[in-house]
Amino acid sequence: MTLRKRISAIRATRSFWRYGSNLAPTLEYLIRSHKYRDCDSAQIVRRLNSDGVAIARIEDFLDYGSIVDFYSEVERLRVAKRVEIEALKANVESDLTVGQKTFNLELLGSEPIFDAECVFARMGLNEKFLTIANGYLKMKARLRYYNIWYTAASMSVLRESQLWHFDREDKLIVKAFVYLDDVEAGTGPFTYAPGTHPKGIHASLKPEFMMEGNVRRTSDAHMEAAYPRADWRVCTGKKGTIIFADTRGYHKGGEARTGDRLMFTCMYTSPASQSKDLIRFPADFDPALLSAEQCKALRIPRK
Ligand SMILES: O=C(O)CCC(=O)C(=O)O
Repeated sequence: MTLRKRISAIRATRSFWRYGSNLAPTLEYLIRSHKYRDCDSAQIVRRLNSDGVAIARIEDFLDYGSIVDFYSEVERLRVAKRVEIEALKANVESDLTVGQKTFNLELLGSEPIFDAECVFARMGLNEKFLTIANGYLKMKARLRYYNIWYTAASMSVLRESQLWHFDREDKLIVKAFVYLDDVEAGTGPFTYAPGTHPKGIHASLKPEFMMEGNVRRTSDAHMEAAYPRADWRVCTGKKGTIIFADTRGYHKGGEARTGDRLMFTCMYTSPASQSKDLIRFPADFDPALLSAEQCKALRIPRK
């Protein structure tokens, strides 16, 4: 068998496996939940389908009391983690190790222990977030992680997610980013090339790249040569801005130069994706604290 035929056979097997494994969540979605209960979610899914990126506000997802709780928990965490944040800021110009995002600190740790009462877990399992992820993936999506990222400002050479790239965890991915402070041009806005996601009109865009480990990274200059800078979606925004994006499309973020950035983030993929689950469940975890939809998003059986 020629190399090309062998690669095609591997791809066909992988596709077959993926669609086969995602059959049940797809049927469940098609049969039960393809109707949107609110027009905001439908509009966001439409934007994701066409552009690969959509912008919303926290007020569209949480009531006033929940927003107050959410932000006060953010402030509590910012204070509780001040020693680690200071250490991050002290080392950010000197530790340039590639592969560890040394400009970024995950305030919930690399694998948060799930707590159904925690506002951050509840945000990842927000009913409208799940509706959007399901609607875009056209199946019952799986929540893979949620966290709070603190990105320290630096003048270091750009690397990792600060350069253009696309994620490879799945064929389609939904990530949400919630800004927890105002984000300006100098504080590392998430930036996207609309239409470069697999459903988009620029899906076949192939800008020049360099290899960073085994990941393709593209500089601004090379991106601009392939895709007009005027069309880049630089997502600056006030505290409470929410960005949904299919990160299979070209994106970058966290180029914080003039100030630090704090944001909530979470990721949804198809259940069949081999992406790691970065959520740990305590031994005494009680699924009855969650709705059936939330249990599905975590792939845990409801008692
Ligand atoms: O920090 C950012 O804004 C970029 C994040 C990113 O590249 C990703 O989550 O895939």
